Order: sequence, then structure tokens, then C-alpha cells
Amino acid sequence: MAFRWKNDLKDCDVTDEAVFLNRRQLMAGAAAGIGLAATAGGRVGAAGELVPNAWEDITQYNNFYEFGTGKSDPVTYADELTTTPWTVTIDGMVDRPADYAFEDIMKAMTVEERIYRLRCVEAWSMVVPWNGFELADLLDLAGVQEGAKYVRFETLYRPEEFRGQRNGWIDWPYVEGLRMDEAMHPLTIMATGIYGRDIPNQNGAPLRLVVPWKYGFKSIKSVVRITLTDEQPVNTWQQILPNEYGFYSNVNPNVDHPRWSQATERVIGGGLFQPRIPTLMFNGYEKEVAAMYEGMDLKKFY
Ligand SMILES: Nc1nc2c(c(=O)[nH]1)N[C@H]1C(S)=C(S)[C@@H](COP(=O)(O)O)O[C@H]1N2
Ligand SMILES: [Mo]
Repeated sequence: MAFRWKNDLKDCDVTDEAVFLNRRQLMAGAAAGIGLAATAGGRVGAAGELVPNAWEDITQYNNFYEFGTGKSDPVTYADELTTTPWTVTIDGMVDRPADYAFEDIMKAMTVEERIYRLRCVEAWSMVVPWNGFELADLLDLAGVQEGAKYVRFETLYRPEEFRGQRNGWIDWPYVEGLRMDEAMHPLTIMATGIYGRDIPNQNGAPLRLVVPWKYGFKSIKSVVRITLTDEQPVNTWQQILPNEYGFYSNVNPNVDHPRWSQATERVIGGGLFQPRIPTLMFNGYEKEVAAMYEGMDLKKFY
């Protein structure tokens, strides 16, 4: 399995949490009394680099309704999920539809580290050092056909292990979708690790989508099916509350949720007196992704 460093965000090719934390302390020290500052778009170190959250923040404060709706339900019940064997069905408008074994996918993909901001629609955020591969590379493996316009994703449905799936208010399995250009964008990854370790169950083992410029709920966990289609998929949150959650769900400080402002966010791990920070357009990835939405009314296509 190759490991290649590529990132638009400033950082070095560290793969281990200890190195990250050590580096964070060094940066804090270098700032001589200033320490880590929280500015728009996450916590930044003295050199202006994005500082990932601690392993504990990332793996103990989660949204994964398959395990329950509480933030600590996913870590509490994570062990009830088995992730071996794991296959991902890639079907629909592809040249090579098949059940792809997770190990075979990993052999074919190049895993890299990507330090991304994660902004939940509930107005909290963190910074996560993911390991993963570009979704585009996986789709190339299956061979996307000409007429495909969207990608539809499904999470595992296994109520024996996912206790949250034993109640009926969500029409399981969890579904998400992307437009083809969004799916093929180099920032869009399938994450298989965090801090160089296998991704924990509560974060969506063994592989989950990460789309950093969209609200967190687009980043569907524990994916078992990827379908190429010419129809725009109806994603789970759009189905439940269509007036509140749309298909696009791009992070946008200027388009409020009907029940709360999206202008600012609470930084997880920032401590009790950490002020809220301004939310950035497209979660700070405007330069990379804005062109895909040129001419679109983002208030209408929320
Ligand atoms: N299958 C599935 N995927 C999901 C969710 C979920 O409940 N089920 N929650 C989403 C939400 S709301 C967020 S904010 C992110 C949280 O990812 P994290 O727990 O790894 O930080 O996962 C997203 N992916
Ligand atoms: Mo979320």
C-alpha cells in the first residue's frame, strides 16, 4: 500500500498522533505565550498551519445515528459492529459492476494523509487528520459510464449490530449522494484511517466518505454500496426534513439553517472559554470548489 503526501493545507508528512501532538506543543511553545489561536476556519498554530483535534475529540464526540443519537453513543457501542469481511458493491452505470472486497480496494488505492476541517450542520467543528484515497480513483476502478451524473452511497444495514437501526424513525439504510463533478473532485476522499491508525468504528469503519466543503452529514460512514446513476439521489436528511436539509449542503455562513445561524461555529476541544469562530464559505475550500457552483443560487440549492 503506497503512502503519498498531498494536501492543500500546510503541514508535514506525519502519520502518528504522538508526532502531531509533540509538534502542536512545539508550535505552542514557539508562539511564546500566544499559544494556539482560534481564528476563522479552525485552530491554527504559530506558523499558521491547521492544528488537528486530539484523537479523543475525534473519536468520542460523534454523530452516527446507527449507534444512537447521543454524541457518546457511537464510541459506547462501537464494538458491536463487525467490519470483517467487508465488501463494497459498486453498481449502476459502471463498466465493471462488482462486489469489491475491502482488501482488494486497499491494494489498488494509494492512501494519503489529508488534514481537513469538519463542519457539522449543528454548528460545531473540528480538524481531522484523515488517511484515505480519492473517491475518483475508486470510481475509475469500476469505470464510470458516459451518462452517469450522480453517485449514490449507502451505509451498512445490520440492525443486529447497529442498535440505532432497530428504531423506525429513519428509513434505513442511511443514504447520501454527490453530483459527478463533486465526486470526482480531488478533495473528495474515502477515509480509511485517522492519525495513521485504522479508522475506528464510531468514525465509519472500514471506509467512509469525506467531503470537506459540505456539512458533515454528507460524509456518509461505513459505506457498502456505491451506485452510479443519472438521477439525483434523495439523501437521508433531505428525506426526513426537506425544508432544512438539501442535496447540496455546502457549508455557507450566509445561508442560515431555518432554526439557527450558520455564521459561526463552536470548536470542539477548544475549552470552556473558547469563543465561537466565524464559519468560512465552503468551509475554507472556496478557492478549490466555488467554480462548481458558479451561477447557482445557493439559497435555493442549499
Ligand atoms: N451512516 C451515517 N453516516 C454519518 C452520520 C450518520 O448518522 N450515519 N452522521 C453524519 C454527521 S451529522 C456528521 S457531522 C459526521 C460526523 O463524523 P465523525 O463522527 O467522524 O466526526 O458523520 C456523518 N456521517
Ligand atoms: Mo453533522
